[in-house]
Amino acid sequence: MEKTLVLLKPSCVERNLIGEVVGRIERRGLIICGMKMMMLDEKILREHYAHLADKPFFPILAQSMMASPVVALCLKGIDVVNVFREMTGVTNGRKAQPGTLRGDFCVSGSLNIIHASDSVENAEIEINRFFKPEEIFDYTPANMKFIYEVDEL
Ligand code: IDP
Ligand code: MG
Repeated sequence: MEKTLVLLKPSCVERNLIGEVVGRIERRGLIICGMKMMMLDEKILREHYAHLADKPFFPILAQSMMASPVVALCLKGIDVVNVFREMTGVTNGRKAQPGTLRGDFCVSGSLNIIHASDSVENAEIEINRFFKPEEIFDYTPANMKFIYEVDEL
């Protein structure tokens, strides 16, 4: 089943929103198969945000991502990369639809509380960046038969 990488950014952790976000992930029916708190450093952020390294805002972004620990999550589900990107909302919190995590919990274009992988290919790279293989747990939740119909699996 597909997996995606989620980071609860310092703007989530510091604003005491971990439970709100994790609660919504659980209530939606997405499977949490990896979860840990970690402090990011410049090296991992240069890799993770390589597509933004030339942007003028990169130093501020990197600092904001090192302001406190983050919570890294690996989620599992059918089409979970897209499902969770839709739950996250667009990058700028001021433009994110109400009902999305960004649209409900932030109003910044930078301090937008969550990172979510944007493709299946990037999800695989990002899961390997933030988790060791033994930190990912491929269990099947007991309520699985009430989350997906048999013909979806
Ligand atoms: P995404 O997080 O919605 O995938 P990306 O374009 O990959 O958006 O950018 C990564 C992160 O960089 C954003 O979540 C946001 O924190 C920050 N960022 C993106 N664009 C801007 C900007 O124009 N100004 C300030 N920060 C930005
Ligand atoms: Mg992105």
